[in-house]
Amino acid sequence: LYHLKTKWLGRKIVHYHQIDSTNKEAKKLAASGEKEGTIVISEEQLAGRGRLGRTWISPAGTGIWMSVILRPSIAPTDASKITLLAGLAVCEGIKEATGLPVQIKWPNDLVLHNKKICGILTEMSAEMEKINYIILGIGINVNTDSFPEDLKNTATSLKIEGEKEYDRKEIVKAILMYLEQYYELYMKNQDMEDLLEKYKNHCLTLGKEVKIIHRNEEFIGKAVDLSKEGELMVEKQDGQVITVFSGEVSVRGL
Ligand code: BT5
Repeated sequence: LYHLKTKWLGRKIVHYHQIDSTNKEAKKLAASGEKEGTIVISEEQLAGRGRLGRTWISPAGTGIWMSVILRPSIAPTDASKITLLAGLAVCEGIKEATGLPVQIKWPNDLVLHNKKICGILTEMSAEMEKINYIILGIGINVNTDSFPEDLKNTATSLKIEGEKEYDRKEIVKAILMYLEQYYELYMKNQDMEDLLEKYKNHCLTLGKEVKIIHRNEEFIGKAVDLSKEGELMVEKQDGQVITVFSGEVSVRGL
């Protein structure tokens, strides 16, 4: 169906016409022993989820709503790196398939002309310092024509920006190629050095003024670099550089 060129990723794809959330379904499968690389895709999600209990709108036939089951042998504390490398793989995959200038907003939103086209939701199950599974949920607005009023200024689709329809299968195929390759590279090296260099090339956040909300305190600083763990390094106005972990803060371009 997809004519995939991957070795193991997406070799089994479970398709739905309609489902509550592909992440929820992938979690169920993973919990009952489904192997690494299996993917759940749905044409529509009735209860698509974002982070922190937020909603991800997932209208029928317009986007890529998919979840990947991974079982990396890394420490649970390194799981955020899987999210980073996924953001990179999805960014490069979309760029290759469409030619559009997609960028990564740290840690893992993809934007096109400064509006969000893709979000990633990583959910993990771990026990005794070992990861049982990671569900990598990827939502991409592909052929969406319009968004609800409250999202109009912040959300967009490949079709709106590229002014044409795109083949979702071609995009999935390109993403899976990059994702398999980068995942294997990280597993082999057990470090992110090479991948972070690539990531930085696509990252819109670096060099920008950012607003950080950290433990109810708000401050403005400049995103100067990524640490070798992938955290954002922010130079505060007093010159002090602090390291921001994903999930701990929210970062907004000013
Ligand atoms: C995310 O959350 O960006 C992660 C989204 C992950 C969705 C995928 S789809 C397949 C898999 N199955 C699921 O159930 N989920 C995953 P977050 O950063 O919290 O962003 C959510 C916020 O983005 C919402 O509160 C809205 O403001 C906005 N939003 C909702 N739907 C959107 C859309 N389709 N496009 C752009 N922005 C959207």
